[in-house]
Amino acid sequence: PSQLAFRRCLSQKHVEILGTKYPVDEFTNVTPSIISKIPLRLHTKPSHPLDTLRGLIEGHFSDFSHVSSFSPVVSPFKNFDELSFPKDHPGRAVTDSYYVNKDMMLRTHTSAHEVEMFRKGEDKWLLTADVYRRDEIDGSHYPVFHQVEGARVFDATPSGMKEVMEDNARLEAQLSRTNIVIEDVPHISSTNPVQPGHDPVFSELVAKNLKLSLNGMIFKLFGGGASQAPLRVRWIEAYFPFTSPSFEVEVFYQGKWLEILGSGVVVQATLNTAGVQNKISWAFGLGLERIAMVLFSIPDIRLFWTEDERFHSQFQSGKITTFKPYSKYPACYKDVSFWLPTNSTLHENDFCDLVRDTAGDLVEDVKRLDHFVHPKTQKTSLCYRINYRSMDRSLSNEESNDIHGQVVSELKNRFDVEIR
Ligand code: FA5
Ligand code: MG
Repeated sequence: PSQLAFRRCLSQKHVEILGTKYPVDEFTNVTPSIISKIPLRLHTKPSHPLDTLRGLIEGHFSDFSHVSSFSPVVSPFKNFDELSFPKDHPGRAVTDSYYVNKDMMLRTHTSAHEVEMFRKGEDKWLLTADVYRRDEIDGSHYPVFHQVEGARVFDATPSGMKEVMEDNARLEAQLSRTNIVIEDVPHISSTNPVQPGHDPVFSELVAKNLKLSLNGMIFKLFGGGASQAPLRVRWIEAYFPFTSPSFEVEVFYQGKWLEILGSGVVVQATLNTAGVQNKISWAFGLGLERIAMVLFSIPDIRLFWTEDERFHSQFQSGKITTFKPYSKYPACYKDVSFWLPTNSTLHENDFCDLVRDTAGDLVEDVKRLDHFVHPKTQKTSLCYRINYRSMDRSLSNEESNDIHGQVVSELKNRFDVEIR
């Protein structure tokens, strides 16, 4: 059915998203499988783990306003330009982002709404939304995921800074009673500079407020179990076009450093665009799936999308419970090798989208096994291994052969490859 839908949407002049029709053009790369996910809004589905986690975060930032109702269809201007992304930023490419057409795209991050949130004039806000990125396929990557964006705005005046200092002291006192080990980086350094026009003292205080606020949230979320080893959190320098200084946070969990969020002191141009004057702000954007997988022990990111009662019956609204996997069904590996037509620009994300669009959530992961260019003909050969595995049932060999056959024929149809 998804193949039919794809052909229909190619031959149609419009794609329909949330009741609005958009004309298609040579930029259009949203697939039916992606479009079908847009109305689901898992972050507001009662007793879904992502909804519970959103609620816990909103509960922690209890005096922040929160919204989760913005449409995912935004202009590239809003997603990128308004946030000071350079014209040649790789995220803009059709290989990395989903375009509805040349004028509209699916937001790649919740930061796309920063300007309109700041424009409302609120000093403390949270925004939760589904975001879309073209990406690889495996247990921790899905082309749709969810982010919470948060920001706090202060008066950029001595009295505003006094307020920050008082708040910092309050937040520090709360944290000093907790079982958490934080590796910090300087608030400002030569590689993570204060932005032009900012008083370094103000910028430091605001960066410190950001860190203390998020450390408090992290402890609230991860520090639940008593008498455990201390929770390790590490702040690292980062780069975003719309914050300076910028930071990422990683949490040490089950033997690995897990990146959970990006953040920083908001670039003044963003506030200026929003008509906010004489203020200074911090902002963060965190990934709900990454945190939920850890908190609820959810082993595969596809599970958030399942309709299986054996998944949903294990979660109750507002509660963190440990997921007990129902039996893991056997994996079924199938390879496909092919020659690309000369001058073809098949990107790995094009291949992954084709597989998702044809086989849906029956694909667990896709790996490239081989890539070479024939020395004489200069033709490129690729080989991919697709792992078919349902989360809900055992796939028969017949069924996986059948799906794989469809993937292969779509590959021939859409990209004109020569199967080896
Ligand atoms: C951003 O999206 C920035 N907009 C965050 C930000 C907001 C920075 C405000 C400064 C100020 P990044 O691409 O690193 O940054 O994504 C943020 C978080 O989203 C990541 O830390 C991760 O938790 C989550 N995330 C990113 N990509 C994926 C993915 N493919 N699957 C699941 N979660 C993801
Ligand atoms: Mg990141």
